[in-house]
Amino acid sequence: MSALLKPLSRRGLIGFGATAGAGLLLSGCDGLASNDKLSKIVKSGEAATQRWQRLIGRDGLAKEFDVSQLSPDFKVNGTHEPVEAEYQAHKAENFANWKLAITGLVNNPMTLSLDQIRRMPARTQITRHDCVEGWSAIGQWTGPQLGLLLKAANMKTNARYVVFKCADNYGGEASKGGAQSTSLYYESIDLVDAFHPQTILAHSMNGGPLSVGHGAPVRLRVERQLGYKQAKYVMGLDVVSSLDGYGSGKGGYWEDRGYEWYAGI
Ligand SMILES: Nc1nc2c(c(=O)[nH]1)N[C@H]1C(S)=C(S)[C@@H](COP(=O)(O)O)O[C@H]1N2
Ligand SMILES: [Mo]
Repeated sequence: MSALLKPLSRRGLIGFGATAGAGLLLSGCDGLASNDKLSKIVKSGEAATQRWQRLIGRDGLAKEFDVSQLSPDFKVNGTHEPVEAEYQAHKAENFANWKLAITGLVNNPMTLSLDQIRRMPARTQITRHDCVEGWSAIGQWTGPQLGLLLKAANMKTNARYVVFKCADNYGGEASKGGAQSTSLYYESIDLVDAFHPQTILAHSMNGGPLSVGHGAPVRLRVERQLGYKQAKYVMGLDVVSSLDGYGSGKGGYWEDRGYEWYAGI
């Protein structure tokens, strides 16, 4: 424990990331999640980190609910199960060899197994999911805060967005904007949302492992945004300075088909 915390307080997050790597972060030290420790980290003087801290303070929290308010039937929407061979192979092994890749504008690119993600300090939240199609459902989500992963990956100062690369080659529907071409589902958020305390990579829903329908092995929960931002089947995070490199450059599968990129609620 002290071996972990010393480099954090002495050199701040950059030193931690560069020297210790993800292994220590994932060793199950719950202390790292406490606000005390995190605020020490973000006060460490590193310019980008200070900017993130200001961003965290800017956004209010989405309303959280009580277990008694959980929806008995949370609809599965969009892709119900990716048909892609890569996903099917991981599913057949119960995601034992699946790894989340964190790439792009980071000093510590890394891959994390599902087990490592499950062992990270986690947040549990009961929130309402609002789909543009006109339905809502209340669910409980558990997983590490995205900010924790991004801090471990140690973003470069020109980072502006996090892109979520999904496993499913979603065909789309004509009812949502005309003829749809098939392409991989993806989404993106800016750093305000990425470091929002309720933005998590959920590995569990309603107290059990995330089902395939709801996005196994991990899905994004970005609670101040509409349903289509809640990327399921996340295979990788790409930290970028521009959204030009993905799809038609609008920042998401549905955004490329006319939806707003900023779907704040
Ligand atoms: N990878 C992926 N993520 C996705 C979708 C999808 O089809 N593929 N659909 C989106 C939409 S429109 C909604 S409303 C929610 C549905 O999540 P649910 O199936 O858990 O209800 O996931 C979002 N994330
Ligand atoms: Mo949706």
